[in-house]
Amino acid sequence: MQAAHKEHLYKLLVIGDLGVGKTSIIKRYVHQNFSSHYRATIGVDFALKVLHWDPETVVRLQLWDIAGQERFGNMTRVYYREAMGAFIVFDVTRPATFEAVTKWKNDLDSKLSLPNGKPVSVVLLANKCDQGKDVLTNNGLKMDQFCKEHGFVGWFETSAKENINIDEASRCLVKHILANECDLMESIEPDVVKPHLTSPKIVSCSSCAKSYRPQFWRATVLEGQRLPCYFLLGFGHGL
Ligand SMILES: Nc1nc2c(ncn2[C@@H]2O[C@H](COP(=O)(O)OP(=O)(O)OP(=O)(O)O)[C@@H](O)[C@H]2O)c(=O)[nH]1
Ligand SMILES: [Mg+2]
Repeated sequence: MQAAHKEHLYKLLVIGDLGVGKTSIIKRYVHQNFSSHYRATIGVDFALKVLHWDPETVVRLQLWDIAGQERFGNMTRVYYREAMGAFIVFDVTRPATFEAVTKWKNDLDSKLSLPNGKPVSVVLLANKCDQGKDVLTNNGLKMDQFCKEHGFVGWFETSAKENINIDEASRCLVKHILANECDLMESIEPDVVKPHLTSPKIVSCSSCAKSYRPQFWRATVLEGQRLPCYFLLGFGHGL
């Protein structure tokens, strides 16, 4: 008998200050390339990543690359709608971009929540770790504490340039979203029989980074495909 096929479509936000590397992270993740040329994003840009999560599950990630210059403005409310998770990015070489992280997180939490009222899962990305100036993050315990206090499900040092930890950070976020979705289903239909889950619920990110089985993470198919705005907006976002 064929295994049941499950498909998930998640809208993910990528936010953070100007020039921290949001577009570069998405480009590395989706297109496997990097450019040192900086061209600021205007408004919002989109990309799609398809993951073969496990033999029965396909996860499609709609990545919303929001311009740093939007800085908690009015438009972010529109962009955030119906997102299931987010990455907040800062640049380890510029402390001011770390100071802005809590502002981005507060902006997000004030404008977006899950249908059960809980905040969406957010992973913090300390980008440009290839620069060797990660004074902000060389105290891992402090970063763990910061994440706990501010409601991040985890944090990763990343480099879009050297392709460090981007896949891992995304796996962490998707695992939390899948677990949240399971909670949501339980709260909506308390009497239904629990679906069989292939991935265990994750409590903290450092543990999920360690427990991944690489064979469950094959990203292919529509990878790299850029979607026109109208196509994405047609996914029931009602913008
Ligand atoms: N060394 C290094 N440079 C990076 C990395 N990621 C991004 N950059 C550089 O940082 C600059 C800004 O990167 P972008 O990805 O355009 O930044 P952004 O966050 O999308 O900026 P906005 O669209 O203005 O919000 C570019 O020159 C990139 O090449 C990284 O991991 N390491
Ligand atoms: Mg950009």
